[in-house]
Amino acid sequence: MTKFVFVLLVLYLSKASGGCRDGWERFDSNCYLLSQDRTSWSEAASFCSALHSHLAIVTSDDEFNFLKSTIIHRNGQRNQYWIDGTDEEVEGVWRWASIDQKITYFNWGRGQPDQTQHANCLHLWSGSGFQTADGVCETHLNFICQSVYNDETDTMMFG
Ligand SMILES: [Ca+2]
Repeated sequence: MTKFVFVLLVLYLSKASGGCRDGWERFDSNCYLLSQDRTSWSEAASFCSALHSHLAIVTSDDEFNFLKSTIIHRNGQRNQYWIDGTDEEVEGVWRWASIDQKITYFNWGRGQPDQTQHANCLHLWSGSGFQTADGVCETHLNFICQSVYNDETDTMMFG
């Protein structure tokens, strides 16, 4: 009986935290994790993948504003954050790597992108209020993982 109550409590707490794993923030139908560590863009992508997620795919002003306020709330005005976009294959043609789709929503910081063929990975840049900038993929930056909000999966796997 005690065990049953405990399971119910865990289920309740999982619900209460929005169905995202500990440390992840919910927005809409997704969960987001701000990294504590800095890595290259490809290492960041692998890290997210290992957590059954991908680098953040930002597709609206609302989503952008959520990430910006979460960054500032959690970590202040510091740091840059890799997200999923890259123009590694064709210079100037930006794609979301994890879903292999051309990017249609952009939120470039002023003067961005400014590094052309040397900078093929997208990050949220503190210098422009966390609007996007192109960055050199090998640079070690923080990053944001994104996963689908899934009540049952989260509760069962991580509750
Ligand atoms: Ca480029």
